[in-house]
Amino acid sequence: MKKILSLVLAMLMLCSLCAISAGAEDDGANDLTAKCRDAFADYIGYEASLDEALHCKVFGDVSADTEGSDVMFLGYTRRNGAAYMDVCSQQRIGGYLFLSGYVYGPVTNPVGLYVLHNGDQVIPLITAYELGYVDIDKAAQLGGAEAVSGTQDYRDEVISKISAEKDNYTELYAHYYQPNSCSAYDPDWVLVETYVHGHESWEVSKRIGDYAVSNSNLYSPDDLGYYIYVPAIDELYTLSEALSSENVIDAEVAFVHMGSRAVRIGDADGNGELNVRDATAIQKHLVGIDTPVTFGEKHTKHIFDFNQDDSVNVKDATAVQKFIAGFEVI
Ligand SMILES: [Ca+2]
Ligand SMILES: [Ca+2]
Repeated sequence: MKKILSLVLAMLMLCSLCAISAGAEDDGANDLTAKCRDAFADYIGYEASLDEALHCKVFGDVSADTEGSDVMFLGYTRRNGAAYMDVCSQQRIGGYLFLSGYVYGPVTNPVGLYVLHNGDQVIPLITAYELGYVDIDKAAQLGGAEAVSGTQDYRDEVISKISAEKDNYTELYAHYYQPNSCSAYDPDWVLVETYVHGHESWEVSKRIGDYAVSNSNLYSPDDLGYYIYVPAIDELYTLSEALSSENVIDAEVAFVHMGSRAVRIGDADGNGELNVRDATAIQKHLVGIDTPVTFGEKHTKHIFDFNQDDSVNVKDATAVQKFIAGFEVI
């Protein structure tokens, strides 16, 4: 009897320990959600209102190395009482297709996925991946993304229109005008990358439209190996051509899908939005303090030289402030 009693007592103690540790885990998850919410609110400049609510769903740590902390989360704001927008939004990151159906927020991020880097910095998932912070296999598993690596639906058509030497081909993003047609693979246009690998590694960066576009270790006489293909009319455009072609609907969207490889000129902290923080980021950069999102040397110059006078200095910070205030600066 004594034995049974002590067994029951031991089990009870064990259970209470379980409860404590489960409680601690819950608290940990709640803390993390609260931390993400605070960091995300700060990142988008969110002010609480009755009309609009901020949402933050934590998926878990997706850091590429054991030292770092990169917690993936879905962040967005939404009008209270409004119906979810029936929008098919997708993003290809590292060979996976991430999907989301109801992202709404002031910062441009097609699927609303971010990481909380080292506990306090919010970075879009695609940018964090480009910077090497993220184990994309882990992120895809947690985010329910499908593997799409090796998708080459239009390879032959594209390759036939450019130099046959361009042997490296990837489809980076497919754009659908009809918001709910994601399941049928019939895109309006496809962003592709095709180039020849060089033996040496070097960085190339070019201003295209309002963006600084970069790539490395490749040979391409056009827009750094990026093209937009329109299947319906079997036409291929460079990024510059696509921006001014009426056959490419919403061509600017392509830049949003290129992560840190296409950054709005002046978006010095690389968060996808141009605001007063970028002026601060330029000032900090001038005294040697950089944000966690940093770029190659040429790319940095193209992004930071906002007034385009071929030099990065305090005038660029001022130019960003003036631009935000509505003044013409270039
Ligand atoms: Ca910014
Ligand atoms: Ca300048």
